[in-house]
Amino acid sequence: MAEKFYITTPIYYPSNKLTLGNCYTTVVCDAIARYNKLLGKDVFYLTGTDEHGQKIAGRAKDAGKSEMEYLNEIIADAKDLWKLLNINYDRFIRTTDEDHVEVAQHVFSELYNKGYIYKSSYKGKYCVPCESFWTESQLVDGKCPDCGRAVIDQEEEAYFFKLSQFGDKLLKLYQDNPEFLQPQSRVNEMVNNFIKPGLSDLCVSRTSVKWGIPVPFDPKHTIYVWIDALTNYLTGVGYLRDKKMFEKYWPADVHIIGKEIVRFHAIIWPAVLMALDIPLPKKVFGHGWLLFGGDKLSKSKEVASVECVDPRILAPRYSSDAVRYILLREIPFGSDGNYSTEGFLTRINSDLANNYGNLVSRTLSMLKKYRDGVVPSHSQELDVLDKDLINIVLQEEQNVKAHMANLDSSKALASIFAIFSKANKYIEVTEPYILAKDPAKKERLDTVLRNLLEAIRIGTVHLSAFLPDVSKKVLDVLGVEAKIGEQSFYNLKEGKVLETLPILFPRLDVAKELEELSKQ
Ligand code: ME8
Repeated sequence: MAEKFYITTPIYYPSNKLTLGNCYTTVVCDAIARYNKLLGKDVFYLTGTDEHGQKIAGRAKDAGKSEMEYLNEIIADAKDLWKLLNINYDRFIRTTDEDHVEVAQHVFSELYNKGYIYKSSYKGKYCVPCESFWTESQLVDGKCPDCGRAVIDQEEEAYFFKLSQFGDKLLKLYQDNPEFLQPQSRVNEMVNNFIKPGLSDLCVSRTSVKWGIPVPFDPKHTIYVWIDALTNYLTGVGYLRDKKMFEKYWPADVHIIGKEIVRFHAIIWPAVLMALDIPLPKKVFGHGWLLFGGDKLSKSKEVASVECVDPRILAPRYSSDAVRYILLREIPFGSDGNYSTEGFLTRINSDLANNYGNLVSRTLSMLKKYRDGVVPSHSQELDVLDKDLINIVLQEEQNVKAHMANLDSSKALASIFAIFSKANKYIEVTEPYILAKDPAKKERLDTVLRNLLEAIRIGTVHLSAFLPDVSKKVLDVLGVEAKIGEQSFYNLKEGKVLETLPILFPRLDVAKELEELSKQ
């Protein structure tokens, strides 16, 4: 039976249309999910939306709509966006889904029945947009430490989860499982900022928030939005409703999230699961932010007008692969990375048009011109240039696998593109256009063309997890299935006739594009 792989994105707040920042995590998870499929695993990829809370209710009211009317419009846009970006999720979960409401209520009742939840009253500083209570000492200059906005005093009857009992267990978890929370710097943050100073019990219900899931045994309370949200990861794979499915996919192999919500995933979530005796996810990965001129993109922030950050404009204009590429490549995984439209357009030219696109067109047109498109045989005697190419291709292929085992799509893509760069250089040093003029070099030309096709094949099979559209075109021409199997350099079917392809990525006039985008 195939090994399973369960991966999740955060479920996003549909408080506004999703941003390029949300696309970042979703595209990264999609590439990791697709890559694991290429490796033959049985993958489940969950994404969705986090639909309860005061902020959403407020947004719906401002728009003169019911909550569901308001949400349905944003969710339709989100699903269109995922289609546009070729996101191959297995389920789009909404926290308003019936099965999820059941799970959130069940979890709350179980925690209460097991003595982990008690009733008391809460008084604190509350950040309305973040839906977070903070202690005085956590505030930064009197403001919310997450978003920097003003907080208000709030007191209400509430249920509390005994988070304070879990400090030692969490420390032990991080110590015994260095894989659990990554990158390692996030562990230090959790330990120093939250666990060592002492965890407080967590307020897990609200009477002031009406738009939420009612506490089943005390319905004037709604379940705190983070308890509601985190449990989506259980609902998504059939908890309570499909035992077989749940047993197959749970625990999650990885929750991929932005660094600002590591606290919820690496402290609250494992504590809740420990209290419920449910196995913990294998890994939580807190990635960095896509920055825009040094600032985090967010749904509530407008971006300087000369820049275009709307994937709904960029993808139709430059291809969804190009948008996926910039997100997957430009940001070192785990760190922050700057996005600029100019950087995006320049990358399209240098990597997609000049490197990959050019390699594929040159090779296929030489094959057509010199061999009528027929895949040639290769000589058994390889020269030093051939061996060098083959070594690099096979070595980089191993590097791609290793980087993807570390979830690092940026380094994996760098290795894939190193294959294509090497193949381009191989054309320059072997000079097939000169070989073609000399009938005595027929066999040598065959070998060169064949080696180029094999390098393209190997690179493109891996690329298909990242840039599925263009890879499919190329693999279809080569007649190859996207599958990562045993290593072998010579794998194409000899004698097969290959068609040429239209230009894969046209070269862009960056200045002209920037000007046109600024008018959008
Ligand atoms: O936090 N760079 O939802 P949210 C990188 N509902 N990633 C970014 C980003 C940026 N500039 N902007 C957003 C929530 N993201 C909760 C989650 S999970 C049980 C509940 C991504 O809509 C990143 O993954 O604010 C971040 O953690 C997430 O979007 C925040 O989405």
